Amino acid sequence: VVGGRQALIADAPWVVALSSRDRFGGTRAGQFCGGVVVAPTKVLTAAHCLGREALGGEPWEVRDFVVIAGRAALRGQGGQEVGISDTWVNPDYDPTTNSGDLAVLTLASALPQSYVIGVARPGDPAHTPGTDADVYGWGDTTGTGTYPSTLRTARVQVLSDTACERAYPGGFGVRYRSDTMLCAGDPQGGRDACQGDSGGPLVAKGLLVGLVSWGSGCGQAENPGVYTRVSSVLPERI
Ligand code: 4AZ
Repeated sequence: VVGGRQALIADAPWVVALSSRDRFGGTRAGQFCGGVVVAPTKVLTAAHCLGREALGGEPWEVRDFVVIAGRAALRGQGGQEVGISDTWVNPDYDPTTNSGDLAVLTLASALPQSYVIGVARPGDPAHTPGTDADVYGWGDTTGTGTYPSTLRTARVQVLSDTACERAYPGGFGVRYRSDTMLCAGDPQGGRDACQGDSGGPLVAKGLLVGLVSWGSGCGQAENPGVYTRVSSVLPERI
């Protein structure tokens, strides 16, 4: 998260880190993506977090991964470290367009119900352009590869589909698709999701509206962050 501030886990108990301790220990404690708790044993993340490229092109298995919940400090005490018993990748996810970038992790043991966040339904006013939204993660804080050891958050605004289509018209870059994506940013620039935040939540009016998915750079006013539109991509029952 660029342009943000430190977050307290008590204010955002639904944010989790996806970690692969064997692959990279060190200060990031293996953290490579974010996630969000939508039921005691269900975590949403980005489908691209489970792609081969997510871990430097090396093959991996879910048993290599751990979900770190209930704490802001990656290498701190407290909270839970939970294994993953199953993964579901949205069959409509298209890695070439980033459309439908959502996966569901089933946890090997249940997290407290108090960690669960509600998901915005299609048409919920939380999607209205101009609504304040908060993005959370342990991703890059500068756009130049500086990773924090504790959770950060930044306040952005949900943007209109026409603004996002203008920012990402396709052609040279990737195209914004209003059916499966939502975009949010800082009209002044500076506040945004960044590398390593993928899969983490965008929350508006207390509800989950997006998962960090992609964008051009980090924190540039003309290039907003693009999120998976959870209300239209998540199946009714998971
Ligand atoms: C990434 O590389 C990434 N500014 C995620 C989000 C954004 C840019 C890049 C949005 O995972």
